[in-house]
Amino acid sequence: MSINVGVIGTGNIGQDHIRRITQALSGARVVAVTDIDLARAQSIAKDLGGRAESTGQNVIAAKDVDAVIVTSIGSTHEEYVLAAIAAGKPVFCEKPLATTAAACKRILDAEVACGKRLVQVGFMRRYDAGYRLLKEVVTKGVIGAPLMAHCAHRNPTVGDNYTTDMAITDTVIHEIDTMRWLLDDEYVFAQVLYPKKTRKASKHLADPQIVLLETATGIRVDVEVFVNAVYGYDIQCELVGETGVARLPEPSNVLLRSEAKLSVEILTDWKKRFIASYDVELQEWIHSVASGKISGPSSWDGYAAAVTADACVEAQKTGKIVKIELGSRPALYHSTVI
Ligand code: NAD
Ligand code: ISE
Repeated sequence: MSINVGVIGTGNIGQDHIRRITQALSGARVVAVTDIDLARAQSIAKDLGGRAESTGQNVIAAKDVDAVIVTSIGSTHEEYVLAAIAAGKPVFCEKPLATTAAACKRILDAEVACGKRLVQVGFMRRYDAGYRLLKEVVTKGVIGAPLMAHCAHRNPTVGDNYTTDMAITDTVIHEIDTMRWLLDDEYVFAQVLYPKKTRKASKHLADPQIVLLETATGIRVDVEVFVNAVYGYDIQCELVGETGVARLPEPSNVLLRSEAKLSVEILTDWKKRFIASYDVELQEWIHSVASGKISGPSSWDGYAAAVTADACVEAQKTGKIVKIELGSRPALYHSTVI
């Protein structure tokens, strides 16, 4: 059985997901797309042999659309995810689930009221082979109980519209989710420190930043987020446990001996760094839609990340250590597999 997918938002990652569904994955096809920039959606629909709908609501309501992918900008996610839940259709929503914890809570409540998991959030690092190896090391107790985690999220550069809070809501949100999943623990405190600012950052952007998180069991997670790092797209993660240290593997690449240098190329594009993870993530989502059992990162995970992100943004603004409180996890989310 092939799943008919509708895609809302045909920008950067929307186009990338459409390409992978049509060219790399099996079990689904894209039948309808939309974008606020309708001309862009129409040109993509033409290439696909699908159709462009004039609004996201039309995509969700369309009879031939079985499941929805939301890849529009973050501030529009809530409206589309809520509409998909109301229509009873599975929805894969790119991160962030919504831009505030309150909006994520509304999604959570709607899904709980519907009594069935329909939402998956695009936290693709949970599908990355390297992070999965790290998770195995932790779960098997190879390095003993984890005590600390040191992470870095470096982008070569960002656009002028990138603001200081986006370092949290757009970028560190990945580490917030991944470390919570990896350590199987919830955060209780957040703090943000500002090192010396790079001259490469725009006037309105504080860059780099250091985000400090503490979990309920006392594990300390530090994340360096540096979005004008120039030299490449570089994701680092090191876990320090009671009996050993485990590090995220580097992406595999040729070790080059040339021109009197021994070197390995560093990637510059996030799409290439996690290309395999996006493939696995969406392929598993397609299978889960077909089987009627959504099991990937849930609305609860999106909500937990948003509560933590809100605390980090408050910490950015106040310079204080901010408490993080999630409340209780509804029974619907007790069995998330991934
Ligand atoms: P983008 O700006 O390239 O694309 C967003 C698209 O949404 C644009 O084409 C825009 O016209 C469209 N849009 C805006 N408002 C809309 C509306 N109301 N209805 C329909 N379409 C609308 O951005 P992007 O980089 O593709 O990011 C899109 C989303 O994906 C963001 O939430 C972002 O955080 C997320 N993202 C996730 C990853 C990841 O690694 N998982 C990577 C990149 C982006
Ligand atoms: C982007 O939106 C992503 O989600 C990428 O994975 C991340 O690395 C980048 O910093 C974000 O801007």
